[in-house]
Amino acid sequence: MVTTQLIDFNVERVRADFPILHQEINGRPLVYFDNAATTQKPNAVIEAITKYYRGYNANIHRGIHTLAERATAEFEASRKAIADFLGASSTEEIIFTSGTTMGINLVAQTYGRAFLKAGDEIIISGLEHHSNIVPWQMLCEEKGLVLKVIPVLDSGELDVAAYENLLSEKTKLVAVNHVSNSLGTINPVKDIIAQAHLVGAVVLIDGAQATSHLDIDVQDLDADFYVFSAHKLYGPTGIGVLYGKKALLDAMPPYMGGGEMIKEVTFEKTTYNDLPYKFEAGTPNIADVVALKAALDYIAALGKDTIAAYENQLLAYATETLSEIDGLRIIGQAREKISVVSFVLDGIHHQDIGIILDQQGIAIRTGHHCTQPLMQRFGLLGTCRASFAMYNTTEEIDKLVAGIKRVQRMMA
Ligand code: C6P
Repeated sequence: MVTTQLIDFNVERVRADFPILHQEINGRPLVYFDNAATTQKPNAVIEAITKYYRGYNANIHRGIHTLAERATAEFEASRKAIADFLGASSTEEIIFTSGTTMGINLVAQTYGRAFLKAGDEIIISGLEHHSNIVPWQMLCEEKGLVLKVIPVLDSGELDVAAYENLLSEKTKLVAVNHVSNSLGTINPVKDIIAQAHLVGAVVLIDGAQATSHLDIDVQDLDADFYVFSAHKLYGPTGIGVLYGKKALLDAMPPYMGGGEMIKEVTFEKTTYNDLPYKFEAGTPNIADVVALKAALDYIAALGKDTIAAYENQLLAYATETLSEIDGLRIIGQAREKISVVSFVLDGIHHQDIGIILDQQGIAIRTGHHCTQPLMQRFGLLGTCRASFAMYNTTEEIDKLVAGIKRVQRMMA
């Protein structure tokens, strides 16, 4: 029997804002449960992109004509909105990137190359996405650094006691995710940061899965670096943000050389631009930066707390109804989770489940979710992952439950 109580949230009104949801896939109404991979976009975001290209497409920071000034103003207004969204103290601390992956690589290749030396240690966790593993491995190989890993408990939570034992005066950098993409675990990043700071290490938080579900306050967290992608936050693909404390960004060398990141160039010497432009070489992704602000405005109008409360109820409902299916095992039962459920079915390959659900119009992600070491930790090749967003409904979760039972019947 299902006991989950649902709050009053006008999900039909929200769904009306997302045109992609209103279509049939394989003859069935689309049920989109792959939100951790990328969220769908509301009309406001789609229209912001169109409005830019139809009305004021121009290069920024360079022109003195009216279109260029308007494009520059909208671009910088978005930077201000993001600074407020993250609780940053200034827009100088907001660097536009192409996404989370680029943000992490930027820090590894600038901060890491400039300030870490042979024998220094970097700590990551067993919950990391490949994007927060490989850039550090590359750096370790290049500079003779040592990579240490915080173990994961059976619950899908980090072993914080083990983390404390890994920390030492050799630790120079800690890089962990705020939320696990594969299991939905919310990590205690404020404590992780505080512990790292006690030994003098800087901390990068991969916020890819956190920004659409949690309130973020980088100053309260005391994060040194915080990275995220717009496309997981109802915004466009190809745009992301690196937040960094001003003192650190000032001390770091630039990542790429080119236009806009300079003050003066001669063949003998180049002087670099001020923050944040020092890290933004070349013409940026103007349309998508502007559209990211539209996504933030959309979220703010609904209320982040309201969205989170609704998603938490979807999570509780899904956890309860999926748990009642014989032979289904949920992987990752952390006390603090976002609306992600990873599961396996006895005797049925995750890929078969994904294909049969797709035939019923239900989109989930299957496989290792770019977290192969985490899958190995649980002795799995992959899982099925259903990830819920503000426009999903309990009726859709009922369809998932029915769909899984159908998979079991077909594969029996
Ligand atoms: N995870 C998923 O289905 P990019 O590709 O740069 O926008 O984000 C990379 C990334 C980094 N960290 C975490 C925690 C992530 O979840 C992701 C993206 C997607 O889980 C696609 S692999």
